[in-house]
Amino acid sequence: MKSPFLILMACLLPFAAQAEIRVTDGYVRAANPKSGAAFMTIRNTGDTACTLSGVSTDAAARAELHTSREENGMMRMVKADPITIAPGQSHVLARGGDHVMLMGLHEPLADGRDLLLMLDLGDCGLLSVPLPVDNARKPGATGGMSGHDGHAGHTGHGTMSPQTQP
Ligand SMILES: [Cu+2]
Repeated sequence: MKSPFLILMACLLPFAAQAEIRVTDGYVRAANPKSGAAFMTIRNTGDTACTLSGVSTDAAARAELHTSREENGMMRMVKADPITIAPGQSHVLARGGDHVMLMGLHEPLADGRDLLLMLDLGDCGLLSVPLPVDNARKPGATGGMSGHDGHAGHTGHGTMSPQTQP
């Protein structure tokens, strides 16, 4: 016979490692009425590595992790591999780089709306993040959201031409 204590421990075990993910400076932007992209800074403040392995949303038929890379002088978007974020590290999803691609939007992304995105962080669990739609935002600009920690310089890639960005 199992004691209630053992059952309790078994239930708590998956959460024993402290997984803490903070998402800041996120926003969504339309590419056209049917597709768009989401950008954000994901910070791992826990003590175990977390791997962003998938994304989902009710707002679109499909959401995929994408990355932009240059091939033969052309910027192309390809599906990204899962992104592992070590403890204490951040990963930036930004224009011209890694991003969440939204395909088959059920309705066009209107400014001011919030879109709910579910991040699948593997062993670190699922994280639901509301992201504001901001179609006017320029690459590298800092949003009006609080909690930004001054890493705006990271987005200064410089080599991207605006029309090839997601
Ligand atoms: Cu994309």
